[in-house]
Amino acid sequence: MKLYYLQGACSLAVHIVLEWVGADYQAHSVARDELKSPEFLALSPSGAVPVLQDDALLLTQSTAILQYLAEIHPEANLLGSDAISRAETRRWLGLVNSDVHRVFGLFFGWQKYVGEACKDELFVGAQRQLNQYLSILNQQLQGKDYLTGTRSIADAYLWVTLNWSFILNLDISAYPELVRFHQQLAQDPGVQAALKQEGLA
Ligand SMILES: N[C@@H](CCC(=O)N[C@@H](CS)C(=O)NCC(=O)O)C(=O)O
Repeated sequence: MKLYYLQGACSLAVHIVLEWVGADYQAHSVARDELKSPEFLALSPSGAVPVLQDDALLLTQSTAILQYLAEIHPEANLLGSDAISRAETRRWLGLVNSDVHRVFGLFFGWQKYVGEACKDELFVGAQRQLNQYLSILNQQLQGKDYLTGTRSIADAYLWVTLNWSFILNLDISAYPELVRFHQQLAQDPGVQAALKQEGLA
């Protein structure tokens, strides 16, 4: 298996899950200026990571890749063992991918949406929207170490997005469960191994 990743990006969630399932994989670092090259676009038509290659399968989209890894490694129990627990995992995965990640994308890639004159206004709106999602996640983590109660693919993705708040200097101290979650999972051997391979630890 081969993972194409950009250091510290959402592909880090896949990297962590590859560690959690004990996959035999290679991690290939893609430089930001390679993302829109013809070679990389042939792998990922939107020029984005993650990309996972598994024999003839060439897969993009974090949620598809994360669920694929969980499904081919049921023994790792990272998706859920019945329809209800899988639905719960997918609910949190959806919130992190479609909502939280998208809002962080406004902070990282504001130039794609507005000019310099509207940047601050965009950030105010993005922060307000992010707070709403963080509050939901903070509540969900009360009394739990993981979003669904047991470690899942959604936790890896949430951890990576919380990491971005530190990179962007966004204060999450109003969400103590998220701070605790981030600190605890930072000690996880799979998280540490993925960070080390990406040159982040
Ligand atoms: N919907 C995609 C989004 C992937 C995505 O936004 N990847 C970012 C890194 S977190 C990226 O490669 N951005 C480069 C770009 O779009 O130019 C997924 O869930 O995998």
